[in-house]
Amino acid sequence: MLSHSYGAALDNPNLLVISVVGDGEAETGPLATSWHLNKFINPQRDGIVLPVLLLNDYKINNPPLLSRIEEEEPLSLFKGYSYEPRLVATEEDIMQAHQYMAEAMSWAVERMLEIKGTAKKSDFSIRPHYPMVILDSSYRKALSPDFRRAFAPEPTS
Ligand SMILES: Cc1ncc(C[n+]2csc(CCOP(=O)(O)OP(=O)(O)O)c2C)c(N)n1
Repeated sequence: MLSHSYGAALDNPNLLVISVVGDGEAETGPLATSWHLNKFINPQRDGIVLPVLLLNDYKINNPPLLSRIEEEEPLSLFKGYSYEPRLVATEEDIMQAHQYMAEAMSWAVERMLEIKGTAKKSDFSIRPHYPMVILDSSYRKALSPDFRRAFAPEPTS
């Protein structure tokens, strides 16, 4: 999914591709390597991809890792992949979640326009860190330690 999105953006400077990636899909080898494609995007010649990573805590019948690690870990991971991630965590109030998501999408579009604007005016010498949104709908903050332990690997003695 993400590699197709980057493929669509290449040589298409006015295109914005919003690529929604599931936490299960994110664990597959091809997707896991595709995060690095942001390094091949030239903000003068290419369009921009906005990845939206959906942490819904489901992947067929297993819990996905990205939904299970501590909140700051996915943020550090995607910073390391040269993104500027913004986390939207949905609480029980779904209307509030819509509001946070709308704000995050507006922020991301503004950041992308800024990056495009700067690239037009200057030499393309600094590799930009493009925005991405991580939408956490897993309610994991409400999960008890016992519930988390139930999914932890069995200790080997
Ligand atoms: C390239 C590739 N590898 C593996 C699979 C097998 N597969 C089917 S669904 C799925 C996980 C889907 O989980 P997620 O993306 O979180 O979607 P959700 O179940 O939350 O809708 C995987 C790994 C696939 N379809 N394609």
